[in-house]
Amino acid sequence: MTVRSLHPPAPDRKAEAPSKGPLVRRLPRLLCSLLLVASAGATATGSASAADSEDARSVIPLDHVVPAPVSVRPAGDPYAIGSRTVIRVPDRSREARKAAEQLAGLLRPSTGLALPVTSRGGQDGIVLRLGGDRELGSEGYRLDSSRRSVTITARKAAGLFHGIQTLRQLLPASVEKGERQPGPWRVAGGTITDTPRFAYRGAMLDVSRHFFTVGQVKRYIDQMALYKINTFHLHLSDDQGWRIAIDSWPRLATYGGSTQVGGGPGGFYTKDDYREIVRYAADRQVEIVPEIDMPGHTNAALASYAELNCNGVAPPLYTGTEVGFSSLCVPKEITYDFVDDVVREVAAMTPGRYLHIGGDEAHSTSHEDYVAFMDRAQAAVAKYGKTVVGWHQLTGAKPVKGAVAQYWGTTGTEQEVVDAAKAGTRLVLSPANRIYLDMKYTKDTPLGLSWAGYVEVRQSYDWDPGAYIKDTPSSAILGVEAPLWSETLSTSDHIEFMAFPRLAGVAELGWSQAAALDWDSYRTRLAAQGPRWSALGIDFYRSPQVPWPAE
Ligand code: TNX
Repeated sequence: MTVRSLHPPAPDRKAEAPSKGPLVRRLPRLLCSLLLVASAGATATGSASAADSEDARSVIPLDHVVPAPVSVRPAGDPYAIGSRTVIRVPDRSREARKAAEQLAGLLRPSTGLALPVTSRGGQDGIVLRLGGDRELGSEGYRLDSSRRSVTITARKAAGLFHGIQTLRQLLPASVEKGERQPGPWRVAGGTITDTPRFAYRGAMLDVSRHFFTVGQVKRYIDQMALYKINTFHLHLSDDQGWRIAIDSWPRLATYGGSTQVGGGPGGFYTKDDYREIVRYAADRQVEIVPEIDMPGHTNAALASYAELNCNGVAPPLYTGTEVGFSSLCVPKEITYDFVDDVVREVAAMTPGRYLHIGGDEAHSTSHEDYVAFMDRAQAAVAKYGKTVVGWHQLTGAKPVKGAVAQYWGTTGTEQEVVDAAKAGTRLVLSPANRIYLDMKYTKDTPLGLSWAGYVEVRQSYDWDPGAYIKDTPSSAILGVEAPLWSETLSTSDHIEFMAFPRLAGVAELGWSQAAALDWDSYRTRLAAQGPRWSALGIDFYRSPQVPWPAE
């Protein structure tokens, strides 16, 4: 499929005009722009040219970022990144230096500036500082911008990284390009103080239905990290393919990974590949959650080892898209040898806290067997020191203490889920009719599925994760995650067309305060991301609900 064919017919231009929201909603932005113009005027010296004030006006307002920050105070002059700018980091922090090098690596190609990273003292330039208020927590940051410097302060490297992502969005979209651009590179003056609402802000990629290479996975990690997503869930096994090398059961990958939906060659990650993904993600403050889906969705494993089947006969590999037909053999003891080995090996190469054991759509497993199986699978995860995550069907079994259930329903009313949350099971929300990124945007979307309905950008954004599950306080919600199932997707262009713009909205739902979630404000800020995505080579869906600027 060519990239161009991803686009439905061009929308009616008139339909794209931004709706005139109530003035009250638009006031903060209006005020902010006025302040910027006023401050530019107030500081203009006699020699300032009209072009200077034009530039000052064109600076991106501090509140024009996604996800919306907690607090924004525009003030004073912009900072101009120029030939004398250095990037300063604290003396002894390797992590801060790494963040500084990442920032330099981003800015140098497009600005053409040297931007040396230094730990010599000094207060000018771009300054990364470790410290600041306790309230910043482990991921928060403060960004102070003035004529002399842009300072990002955070208590941890994750906060510095997130602050740098905000700084990126305050610079013109062309900063994302790989070759030298004209600039100017100005950052509006003022202060942003920012912390996340939820600890878990995730994206998931199904690498089983179609295999994606390490390079494709890294590209997606880069894209999510730009929006402060901090968790990447890899759906590593399903009926159509087993994608991770397991030394004690080698045929899982070599045979079980040898095809995919439609019958392509498939593929799998060696242990080194997987460690490389983990490391790449960690450098971007993203934690990997590996999923081995059990006891259903296991045809690839059952095809690889006859002894895992109750009848001792291996089924053929599967390249279709039906679900619910496969099950591990619950009464056989060898099943638990398999589970123990797989969980042990996957846990050993995963530094993150979580291990996802699936548990969805086990339609070929009796309820009694399902409960018995999930008991033992959860015990294996605990044995190897990880926290269990399961799809929310786990709440119909016996979730262990500390377990996390991933909700993928469409109503938020399932009693088992509500009861489990009350009993202490934490929830990650992935409602399919909101943030399943594989759902078509409209009936004309050439990729994706529609079993949970069409999910346009507003439908995806316009809900509050804290108030979504019936009778459940927001304290039970660990966060949100956007799954991307790949029955119909096989290239990076496909991933990006389905993820963007919706993934940015999921990031905002996870990061920004409930009071900041506002469609009219969001769609304007989202529109500004379009040129950034173009600069990054991301082929996104130009939803007619969003007032994209001409590029
Ligand atoms: C449901 S969500 C599934 C997946 C499919 C997806 C397609 C879940 C836990 N199971 O097996 O790929 O729908 O949208």
